[in-house]
Amino acid sequence: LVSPYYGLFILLGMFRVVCLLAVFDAVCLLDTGMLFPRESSSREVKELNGLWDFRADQSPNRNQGFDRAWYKSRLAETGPVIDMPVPASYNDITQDPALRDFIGWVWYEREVVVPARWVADGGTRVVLRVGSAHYYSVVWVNGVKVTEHDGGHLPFEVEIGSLIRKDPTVPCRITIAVNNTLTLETLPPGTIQHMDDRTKYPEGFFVQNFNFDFFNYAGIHRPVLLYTTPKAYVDDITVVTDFLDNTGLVKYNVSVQGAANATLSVTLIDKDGRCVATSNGPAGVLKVVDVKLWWPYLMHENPGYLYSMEVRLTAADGKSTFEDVYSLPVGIRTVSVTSTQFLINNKPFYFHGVNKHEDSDIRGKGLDWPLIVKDFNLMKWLGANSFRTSHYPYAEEILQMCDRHGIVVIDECPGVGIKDIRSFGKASLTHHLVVMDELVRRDKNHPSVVMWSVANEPAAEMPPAEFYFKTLIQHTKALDPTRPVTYITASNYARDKGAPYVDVICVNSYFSWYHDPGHLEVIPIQLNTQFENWYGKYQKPIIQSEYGADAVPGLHSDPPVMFTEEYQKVVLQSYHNVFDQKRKQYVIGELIWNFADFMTVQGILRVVGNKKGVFTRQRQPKAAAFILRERYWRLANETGRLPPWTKYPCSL
Ligand code: GCB
Repeated sequence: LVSPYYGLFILLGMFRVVCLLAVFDAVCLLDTGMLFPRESSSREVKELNGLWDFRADQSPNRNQGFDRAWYKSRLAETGPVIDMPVPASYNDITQDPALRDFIGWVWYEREVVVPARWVADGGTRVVLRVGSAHYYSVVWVNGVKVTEHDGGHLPFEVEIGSLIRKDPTVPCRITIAVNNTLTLETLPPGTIQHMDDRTKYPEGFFVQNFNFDFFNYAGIHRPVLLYTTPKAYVDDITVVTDFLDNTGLVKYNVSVQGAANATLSVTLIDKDGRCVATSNGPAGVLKVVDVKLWWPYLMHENPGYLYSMEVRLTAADGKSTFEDVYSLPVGIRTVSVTSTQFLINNKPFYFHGVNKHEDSDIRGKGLDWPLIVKDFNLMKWLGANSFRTSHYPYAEEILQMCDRHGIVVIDECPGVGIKDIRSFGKASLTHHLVVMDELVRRDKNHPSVVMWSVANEPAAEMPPAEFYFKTLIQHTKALDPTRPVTYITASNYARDKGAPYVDVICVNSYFSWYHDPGHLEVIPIQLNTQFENWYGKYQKPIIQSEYGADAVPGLHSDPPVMFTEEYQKVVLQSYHNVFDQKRKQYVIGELIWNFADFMTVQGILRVVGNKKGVFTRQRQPKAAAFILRERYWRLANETGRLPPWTKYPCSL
């Protein structure tokens, strides 16, 4: 039955989209899209993964590469090079501690054979794209600088067609210089400290300081590729989804580049290949009868349902006609927040999930498919329905997996370790706003992404934090009015300056670990007080966004002592008892710190990295993993709608 208000609803829906896009235009500082590179009948992709030539600039000021213009000729001609895999962090690839701990510029280079047709056809754009490089990158093609990018964890790209067409006989030489130095104004921030006391430190000694607890892996972390589009092309797509009864609504907006007048047709195709809705023009609403909604894993028997939205552009420039085709996966779902609940498709959703890191042996933060698939299998084994991308945006490939498997994501920007008052200044805020623009631009169409996190544990009690977070959160909401925005706090509830602006309170706490170490008996009281204080002051739903304890696998003790598997187990169980009382009220989720052990800087608090994983770094379960598994499947069975064969323990 179609509601009598249907027409009005559609009008309101269109109004919402128009508003959304108007606001988007007004606030976003970026003027082009960043669609994931996909092959189609009009687009080709050529991956440049594999071995690149590599050299770290070990000169005292790390500037020799620029002084001597290493980009002008083959890197092997200006000094020694080694093989470096891409994507991967470079830190753990060799036996050299100087490379593991290197700070400064490193140089990557590779020659590429570009298909002759790409070069010959002036109507083809050839785009060079870097999935992410940490932290600051400069890119040259055949010695000509083509782009630079500030920030790791997010993609950047540049059109290089005209350059490679200049002399089709020379091979296309791509040089990428990457600098991992963190300053007060980068995200995450850091400082360089020079030690000049020659009685203590060697000549030229300096260190990189920062306030975060993971190894500052660096290099080209995600795929580098070339892809083509026609000269007139689909530059960006924004979808916002909704539903009314059993009709799904996909409001879309397409932006075009390279043609003043283009014709656009849009088709929505279901999983069986059937066309379920069509539209024309750069903006519109697709109506899907008998919609199959996108549901989280363990909330529905058919989670992660995706349609495919095919956008077809035709344009002509007098001489030629261009056709571009781009297919975007679309999940139809809604997200909203009340003072006590998080709703997906108007049903209460409880986050029982994990915090992760992009981190593994040898690869560091390099994208690795076997690791990604293993981690998804482990999350599903645990019964986890969600994770937070602590403490930076993860690869788009991971978000695509989340979309398909129904794993819900809190998408975090790299605003981790903002502790120095100088990092609340104008330059830092301006950069942080741009990073949010880039993050929302990249991830806005992922149904799995249900909330933005603008920072982790900033010094939120410092006076400038109020203006900083108010601006940042309002900016993010203006970019994307459809998702709640938060940041992760560990500060005192009464002095936290940003909390009034967030939609959901996310709190990290480590009772009986960093506070009252060894005293498990404090957990029930302190956790209860924590929740009551935050809810009492703000009346917003709360996620326990981190909790946990280090456990060195194989260390045992009963009664439990810190660092044993037993201690980790009891910490978890003590937290869970309180969660079970509070989730009846306003606690809407629990995310363990951490899914797996991960590498950190060396220090007296870390034994070869952070050991708070419920899995080891090699992804083997500790005792705590089984505790979590029992719990998550029990929670899923209480709150979700599962087919009988997936019910724990029957699936074992
Ligand atoms: C935290 C941080 C996280 C650390 C964790 C710990 O509060 O957000 O990055 O790794 O505590 O284990 O200390």
